[in-house]
This record gives sequence, C-alpha cells and structure tokens, in this order.
Amino acid sequence: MSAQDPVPVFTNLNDLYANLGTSLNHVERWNNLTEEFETRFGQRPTYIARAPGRVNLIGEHIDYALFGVLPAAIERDILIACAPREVPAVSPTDEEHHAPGSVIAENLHPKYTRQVFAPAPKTNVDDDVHVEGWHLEIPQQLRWENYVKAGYYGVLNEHFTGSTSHPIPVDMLVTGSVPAGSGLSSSAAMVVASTLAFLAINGKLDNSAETKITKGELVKMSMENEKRVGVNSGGMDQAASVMSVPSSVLYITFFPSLTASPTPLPGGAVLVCAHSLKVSDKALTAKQGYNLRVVETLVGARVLARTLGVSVGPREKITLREVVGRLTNETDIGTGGAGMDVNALMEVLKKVDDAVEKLKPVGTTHPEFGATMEEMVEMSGLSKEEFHEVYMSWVEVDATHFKLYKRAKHVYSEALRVLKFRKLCLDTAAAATSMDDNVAALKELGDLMNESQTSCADDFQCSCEELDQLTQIAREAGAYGSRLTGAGWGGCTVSLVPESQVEAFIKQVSERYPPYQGLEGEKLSEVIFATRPSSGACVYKFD
Ligand code: NG1
Ligand code: MG
Repeated sequence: MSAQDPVPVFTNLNDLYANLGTSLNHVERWNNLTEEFETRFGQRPTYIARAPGRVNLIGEHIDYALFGVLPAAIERDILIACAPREVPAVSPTDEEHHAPGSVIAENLHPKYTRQVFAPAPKTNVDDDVHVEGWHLEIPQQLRWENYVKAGYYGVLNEHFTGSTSHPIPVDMLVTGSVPAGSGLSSSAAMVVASTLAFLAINGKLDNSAETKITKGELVKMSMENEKRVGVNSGGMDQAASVMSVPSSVLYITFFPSLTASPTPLPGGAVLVCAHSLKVSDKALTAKQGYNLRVVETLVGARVLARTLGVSVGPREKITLREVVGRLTNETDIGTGGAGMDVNALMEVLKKVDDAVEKLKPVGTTHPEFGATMEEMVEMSGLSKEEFHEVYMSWVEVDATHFKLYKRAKHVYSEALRVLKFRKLCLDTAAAATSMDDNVAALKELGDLMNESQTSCADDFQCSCEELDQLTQIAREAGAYGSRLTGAGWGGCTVSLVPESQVEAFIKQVSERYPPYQGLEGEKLSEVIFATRPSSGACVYKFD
C-alpha cells in the first residue's frame, strides 16, 4: 500500500462490501441512502463516496510539526450520494437550475437543513472564455455545508481553472455516523468524501489511467481543502481517512514525504472510543486553541533552530521535525524513507534538550514560562514586521503568553512515544509470541498512551477536566491505557482494552462517568463503543 495507489472505485457491490467488512450494517445504510436519494431527487445516485472517521492511538498535535503519528480509520463514516441534476429543457428562472456547478445538498440528519449554493467563476477581462478560478463563499461560522463546500472548492480550482469547461449541477445527499465535534474527525471525513464526490460526478475520477487519482493526491487535496474551514491542520486525519487498511493502525509520516505503513496491534486488545460529551469545536475555538498551538510550535522551532545553529530561511516556517533533521544532516531526505527510528531520535534529542530549556524566556515572570509577544519576537531574531508576516498574517490567534517551551517539550516527547509504540507493535508481531507476551506488550503500549495523556494535559494543555476524569475512570475499569484522541479540549478518548473484558469495561465506565448517567441502549452505544481499524475512503459507481 502506498501513496501512489489509486483511490478505489468499485463498480460491483460484492467488492464494495468485501472492502468495508461486515461488522457494521453497511448494506442497510447504503441501501437506505440510495432509496432516500431517489425519493428526494427523483433519480438514482450515480456515485456514493465514502470516507471514514479516525481514532488516533498516539501522536497528538505533532502532525503539523511533521512528526509521524499512529491513527486508524474507524468503521463509522460519511457517505455522500450524488447525481448530475437534470436541468429542465424549459427551465424555471431560478438560479438553482442554471448556475454552472450549482449544488443542492441535503443531509439525512434532520438537524442539518437543505442547502443550495453555486460557485462563481472568476474571468479575466481580456479573456472571458477561460475561467481564472472559482469563488465559493465559506462563512467562518459553524455550518455543516462548509465541509461540503471546502471539498468542492479544491475540485473547482484544480480542475476547472484555465479551461472552458464548467462543473455540472449536482444533487447530493449526505449521511454520517461519525459523531461531530468529537475528535474522531468527522470534519476530515466530510471533506474527503466531498472532494471525492465532486471529482467523481465531474468525470475526474474513474478507473481509467487519465482520471485515476492517487491516495497521496487525495490526501494533499483534502488537507488544502480542510484549511478553508479555518483550521490550519496537519495531515493526519485526511491521511488516515484515505489510506487506512483493515485490522492495522497506520504509521503515517509527513517528512520527508507522505508515507503510510500498516502496523499491527498485538492480539488480545480492542480500541474503545468514549466521548467526554464536552463538544469541542475547533472552528470556534481555534484562536485560543488549535491555531495558537500551530503558531507556538512553529515559533518554538525557529527559536530552537537559532539556538542550535541550524540554518533557517528568513521567511521559512521551519518545523520541529525539520530542526532535528537538519541537525543530523539526515540523509534520507527526498528518498521517501520513513525517517528516524527510536535510537536515532533519542540520540538527537540529547542534543536538543538543553536548547529546549532555552525556550523559557529569560527573566520571565509568567508561571508557565510563557513569553509575551514582544519577548517572542525578540527570541525569533526577526524584526517585528517580519515576524508578523511569517507567523501571524495567515492565522488568527488570541493570547497574551506563548508557551514555546512546554509545547516543544510535548512534541518531542510525543514523537518519541510514537516511535516506541510502533517498535513494540512490530517487535511483538515479528516474534512468535504467546498470549503472555502480548499482554506484556499491551501493558507497555498502555503506559505510553497514559504518558501521552499526561503530556497533552500538562505541557500541551489540550485536555480538559472531563477528558482527565474519563481517562482515569477508563484505567481503573481495566484499560491498559487511555488518552484523549484528536485535537482535545473535549471530544473523545481512546482506550486499549483487553478483548475479553470489553463489555464489563463499558459497563463500568458508563456507571462511573457522571455525564453517562441515565444513558442506555443505543444512546449509550453512540457515546462509548468498541471499534476496529477499518478501510480507507472509496467511491462506488452505479451502472
Ligand atoms: P481533530 O480535531 O480531531 O479533527 C486535529 C487535526 C489533526 C491533528 C489533531 C491533533 C484537523 C482536521 N485535524 O484533529 O491534524 O493535528 O487535531 O493531533 O484539524
Ligand atoms: Mg476535525
């Protein structure tokens, strides 16, 4: 499996269901979506695009520092059915039917209302035939269709720019089983599915050589597309949603290039996702949360590079991963290699640790080593103007103190935990192991997850009371390890639980975690459920 593999386009239902696996009732969901589409739009869909959510086992907030992460796609997913809209011969004058590329988007969930929108072509005054680009308004507020539009935007601007052909009008129906705002990446799943749906419907995605799209290309496009919703995310969610394979977690690297290697978990354990029921909406909290962390880690990397004598271009946004790469003159740059192993990273971190200490501003009075804006600019070695242009002009943040030291400390320690976690998985798989060996390995993996939670809570400060409490209860209920998953500040936890104890585990957590009081049956399985790694995004083409 590689980034060069094409995104699968199935034309046969048996192949599709074989790819999806049987543990969730896929057949019923797909049939229901197809029938609803016919009822609402009076025609059968021509495509259904599917993209799964993901759970991250370990490696939190380090993808945008370009360190490797270990997520897996989950079985829950977003499905988008679509068909070209028949434009009536004698058409009404309403815009819905006329504008090129106009979209009618409906959602099976009644809370998400019907949306009608159309992109606007930008033309050149001297050449009004070739379209120069497309405009599609994506308001900076939380709306479900933003994620549909974000996927569409990239397709429009990549495939309908500089040409005379126009996108076609589309009817679309969306359904999702990934809980929103939960850290399971419903957002990336929506963007990936939407990107796929708009590519397919416009004839840009098929099994033929000219219209094939590789998984790597789809990840890149979806990452760009998701940024349009206002979060400067790394590529973990999109890569997991696109490239995952059943029954393995995926070790994803971003530096020197995107690679994904399936990594089997030791037998005898399952993953349990549990929602803290604190909804965390990154689109709303990014200024003091996610985007602020992106800025803090990037500025930290520049300051560190200066301390270590690593060269950085004046306008370059060097990452913490690149700092250690340059420090060691890493030779695999450009070869697509997966980069450092545990020992190599430990070696280089010995050199980096002292420099990380220097990210504490001199004489600071802030209790958590936060630097003020002025101190941070000074530490960066840039002028105020340069600093603002490089680090502040592309993102909105809202903070008085920037904790460069704590953030870098988390990123490097977390990167090392990911490598240790992966090595343990690989070593266990390679040895002819007994059940006891597996249990020993699972305990160690659990410890790494617990350490990750502590680092997220104390140094990266992306946990919250609910997540701290829920992970603690999970450990007491028998999990090998438990931690927040995704961006944090709310959303889900992931726990590694002995397979034989899953039911008892879920029961105990549901009795002890206060927000679960009174939940049972389907309501309870919405918020706490076992999941297994599932396959990545695909498209089904109807005949
Ligand atoms: P969530 O909020 O779970 O989608 C985000 C980022 C990831 C990664 C994690 C933290 C997006 C789309 N995803 O995940 O890239 O940085 O936080 O590890 O913003
Ligand atoms: Mg998200």
